[in-house]
Amino acid sequence: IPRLFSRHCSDTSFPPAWRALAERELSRSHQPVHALCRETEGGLHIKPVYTARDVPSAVAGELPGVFPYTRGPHATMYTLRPWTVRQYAGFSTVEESNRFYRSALAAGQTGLSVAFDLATHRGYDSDHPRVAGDVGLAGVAIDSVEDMKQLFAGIPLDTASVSMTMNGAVLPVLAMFIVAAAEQGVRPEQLNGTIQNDILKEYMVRNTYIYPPRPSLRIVSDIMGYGAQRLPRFNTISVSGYHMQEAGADATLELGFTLADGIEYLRCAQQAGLEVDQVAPRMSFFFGIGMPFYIEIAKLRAARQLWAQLVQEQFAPRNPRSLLLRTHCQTSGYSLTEQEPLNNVVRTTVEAMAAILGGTQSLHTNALDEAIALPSEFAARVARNTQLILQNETGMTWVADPLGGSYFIESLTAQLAQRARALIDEVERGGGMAEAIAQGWPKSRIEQVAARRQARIDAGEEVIVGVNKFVAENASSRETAATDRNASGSGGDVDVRAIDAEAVRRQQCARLEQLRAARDATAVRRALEQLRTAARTSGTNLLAASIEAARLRCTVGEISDALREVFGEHVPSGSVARGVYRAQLERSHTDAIPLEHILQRVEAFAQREGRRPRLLVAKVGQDGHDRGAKAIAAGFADLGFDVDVGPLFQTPEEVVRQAIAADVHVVGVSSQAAGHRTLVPELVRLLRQSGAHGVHVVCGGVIPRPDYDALYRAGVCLIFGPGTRIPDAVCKVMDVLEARPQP
Ligand code: DCA
Repeated sequence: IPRLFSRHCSDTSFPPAWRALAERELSRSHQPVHALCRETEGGLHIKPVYTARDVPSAVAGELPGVFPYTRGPHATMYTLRPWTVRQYAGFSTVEESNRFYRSALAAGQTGLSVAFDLATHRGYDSDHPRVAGDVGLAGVAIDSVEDMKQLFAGIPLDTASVSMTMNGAVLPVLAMFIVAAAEQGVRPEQLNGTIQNDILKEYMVRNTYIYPPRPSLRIVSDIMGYGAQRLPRFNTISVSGYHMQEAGADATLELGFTLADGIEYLRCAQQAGLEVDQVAPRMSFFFGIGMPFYIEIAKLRAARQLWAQLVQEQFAPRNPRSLLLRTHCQTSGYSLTEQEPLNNVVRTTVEAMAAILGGTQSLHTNALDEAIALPSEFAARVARNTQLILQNETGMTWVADPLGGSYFIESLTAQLAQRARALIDEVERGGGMAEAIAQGWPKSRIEQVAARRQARIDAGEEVIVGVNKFVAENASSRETAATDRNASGSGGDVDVRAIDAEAVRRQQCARLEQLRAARDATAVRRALEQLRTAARTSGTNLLAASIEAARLRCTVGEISDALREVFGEHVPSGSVARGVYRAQLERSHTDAIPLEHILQRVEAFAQREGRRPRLLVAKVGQDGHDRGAKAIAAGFADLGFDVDVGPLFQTPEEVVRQAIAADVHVVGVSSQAAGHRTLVPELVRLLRQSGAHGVHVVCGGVIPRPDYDALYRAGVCLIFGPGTRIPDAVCKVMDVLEARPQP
């Protein structure tokens, strides 16, 4: 990933004896020693050799379990207790997910991590018309405490450690978890686990918010407040950088923005009257681990060091536990490829090793088929076994912080800490992370890095094996057209998990009907009214009020709607990083992309038609993953298209209205969460019904090969799988546009 660079290596950077030897070795290729120095995309400088002189002097005395905890939050680390094997999973119905959890625990998994479907994330019941294409797909559908009880049937909640990724509908979901446990006979005080409850990064990158920032931050501090009183073993927040990395952030941005988010939450808790020692010991973190092996190890070490220093400086806690950064890690979904999916096992293993050498407390390893579809049973097993092998066969648990004292790792840790600290200082000078997010600059900085990286990958400067280099001979073209539908990519060789979304939705709707018929309607109305009153006034804890509503069988949608009535909904502003993609392509001077030719082609179209080709990039359903959509928008705009970016969470009707109003030539639907199966055919049908016969529909994202035929039959004209180069996609779209009858 790093590229060659020389400016930051001076003559004094190397010991003279080594330098002399290196110069001799380099003499044949006539290169200076500086040519071996690198600067990463994120601005980290890396030399070809390190010595004791590169290591900050303070490092010598550092110990695991001792301030500033660079070497680990515990003295003994994995020698006493290995990291938790915690696979993020959930799909379809609660019965299916429950069966999956129990078999995973029996097969060696040590913690649970629940993936909820997008309808639940956004606070809609399964029978809401807006979520017709989302129920049970990217996670499990939960509508009420009855579902939650079934999800954990046979899993004792006083011992199982359960993490729940929930941010938007965090109140009803956590409330239902607490009530389900109570009905199992488990008191809140006995619960151990984690709720993500990190809303700030939702506004920045992940997009499963519901309410505007101010009331959302109140929800966060109400949960921390309730936790301080009643949930002593439960981590009430998991401050997450993972999604920033997935959206394109480099290590410095991920580290800096995540810790700045953490500081903002501590400040919120303080403003709500909580002491730092009441909340900080139960804050946890979550980082993404990608392919730059050493950088990811150093990132975790730097994170612990910086967090301890920042909390010490800003909050002066009395309890040393408040200074500990404890983290979960997940290997990078973005690093996985549709092409040659077995390569993904190797990628995930390397990433898992970086997380372990960095000292993570808990780990998820991705399944090999995740760039293609939801993980199959087989792929989930391989992913879990990857960790079990590392934990049981390699000796990686024998020593606390085995890389402590490595000249290079220590120097890199210091460099990352310094750069992230500068970023955090910048955030703090501007008034903190909530203010920075309101201004939008962290998001746009991440988007710019993502657009630059996309250009480097498209130009072949950053190598991805099997995608832009060493491509398998039998691999089909990455993008296929309706006329070329028999081409089967190597991704097609993997069995994928298919979910009958219609059946899941029918089951959930029937359950909701039953629930509503059986419950005390007056008590439900009263509980929802009390929730609204609590939302209007400060001082009443919203989680406590939600627990009462959940106990009385109010649903996720009803609790969320009650709060929507008071708080309103967050309306995001769309942005596209224009200019960055093309500038990076031009800098790459690559022959692999006929940039001039493409620009001329688009220009010729504009001359002929009297206007540029116009593309609406649309997201349908509750899928908020928008890195792909943003990359396409930035790339197409830079290659000459007029690009409109539709809002997130659209229904097919809303997309069609926007497409017609903007008179676009093409609607490009980006799908990462399987909603395409129902929503895209509906979109094409509505377009045709509205008489917009000339508007072409193309799709991209995580679309399993078996879905291609149905989409083509429905009228989609092009499908772009993961790894498609944007210039190739532009050319394919131009082929379609140029084949139309001339005006
Ligand atoms: N020496 C002493 N105590 C240890 C040691 C050790 N070497 N290793 C672990 N422990 C203790 C911990 O202190 C903890 O006890 P405590 O809760 O009383 O402090 C217990 O063993 C469990 O270990 P921990 O490292 O906290 O691991 P987890 O329970 O798996 O928690 C954490 C990890 C990151 C804190 C949590 O927030 C989490 O699981 N997050 C997951 C988030 C997630 O799944 N997100 C999905 C995307």
